[in-house]
Amino acid sequence: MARPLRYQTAGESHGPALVAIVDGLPSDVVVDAARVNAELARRQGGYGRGARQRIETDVAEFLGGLRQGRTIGSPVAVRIANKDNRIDDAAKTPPVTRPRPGHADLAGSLKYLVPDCRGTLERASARETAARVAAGAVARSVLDHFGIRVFGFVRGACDAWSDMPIRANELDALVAARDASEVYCPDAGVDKKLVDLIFKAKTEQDTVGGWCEVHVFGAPPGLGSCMNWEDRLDARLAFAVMGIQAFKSVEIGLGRECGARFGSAVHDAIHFDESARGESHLGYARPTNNAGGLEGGMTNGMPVVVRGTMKPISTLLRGMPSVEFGTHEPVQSAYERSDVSAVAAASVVIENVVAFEVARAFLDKFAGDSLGEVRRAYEGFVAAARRI
Ligand code: EPS
Repeated sequence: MARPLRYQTAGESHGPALVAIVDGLPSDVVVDAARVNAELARRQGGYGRGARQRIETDVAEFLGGLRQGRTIGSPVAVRIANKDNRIDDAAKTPPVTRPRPGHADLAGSLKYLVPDCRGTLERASARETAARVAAGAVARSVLDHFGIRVFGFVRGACDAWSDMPIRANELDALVAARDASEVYCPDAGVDKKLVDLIFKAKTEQDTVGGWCEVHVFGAPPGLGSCMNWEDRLDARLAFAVMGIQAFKSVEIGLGRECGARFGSAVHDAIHFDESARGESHLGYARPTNNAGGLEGGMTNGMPVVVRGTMKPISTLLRGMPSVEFGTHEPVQSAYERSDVSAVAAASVVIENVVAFEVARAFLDKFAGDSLGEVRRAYEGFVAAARRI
C-alpha cells in the first residue's frame, strides 16, 4: 500500500533543533543532500535579514529513510541544529509581556493562558520554515525524476513590481538572475528598487513584506481532482501557502484580477498543436495561462502559477502601540532581534511548500511503493492521454 505523502515538523526557534519527517515517498528516489542544503542556505539569505542568520548555518542531518542517497520507503527524518539554543536559559530569555501587533504574541498568550509571550512565540517563529523547506526539498526529489521544475522568486513589494514574464525556455537564465539578486528578484531594475525599499524600512525602524511567486513547469495534466473539495489541487496549494508564517493571501494564475475582467478576457483559449505533443500539455496549447495551470482543481498541463502575499515582519524596532500584560497600561510593543524583511527567504519557503504539494498530488495519481511503479503508472497515463 503506497502511503499518502505528508510531513510534520517539530522544534522551536531557540530549542536544540528543528525536525521534519516526510512520510510516503516511494523507494529508490534519489535525494541529493547538497541540493537540500542549498535550499536551506538560500532560505537563510536575502537582503534585510537580521543577525540571527549570521549565527546559524542550516544543514540537514538525515536521521532515517535513506540508504546510500536513495529512499527506501520509510519516513525520511531530517534534523537541522539551532546554534542559538537558549530556550531553557531563563537569563537569556526574559519574559515578553508587551505583545507585538501582528505576531502570535497576544492570541497565543490568551489561547494557552501564558502571560509570557515566549510561551508561544518560540513555535510561532518563522524559524520553523527551515524544516518546511527541508521537507519540500526532499519531496521534490520525486519531481526531479520526471523533469518537473519549480521556480520561486520575489515579484515585488510596496510600489516595486516586476512585470517580467516567466517562461520555461528561459528558466536557467531566470534561476541565474534570481540567484544573483540580493532580494531573489530576477528583474534587475526591480531588484534595485526592492533593496532601496528594504533599506528605507530599516532606516525608519520599520519592516516590509511583499509578493512571492512560484511557477511549476512540466507537471502533467490531471494532478488534483474535481471530485471532492479537499482534493482540488488549487485548494491544497492555497492551504499550504496560507500555512506559511506571515502569509496573508494566495492567488492562482490571474488571481484577484479575475474579478475585474469579462470571461472572454480571463479564460485561456484551447488550441491544438501537433508539434507540441511532447510538452506537458500534450499538444493542448493555451496562448495564455490566466488559470495558472489549474482548471477544476486539476492541472491542465500548463505551468502552475501561485502567488502569495507576505505581510511585513511584525517585530518593529520602533514598536507599535500595545498593552502591558497584567497592568493593561498602554506601552510600545516589545522588540526582539528580528529581520527588516524576510521576503526573499519567504520565496524559498513558498517554492518548497508548493513543490511539496505538487509532489503529493503527483504521488496520489501515480501511486506506487517504488519509483519504478510510479514511473510505469505515469508513462501509462501519458500514453493513454495522448489518445484523447
Ligand atoms: C523570528 C525572529 C527572528 C528571526 C526568525 C523569525 O529570530 P531571532 O529572534 O532568533 O532573531 O531571525 O527567523 C529565523 C530564525 C529563521 O531562521 O528564519 C520570528 O519571531 O518569527
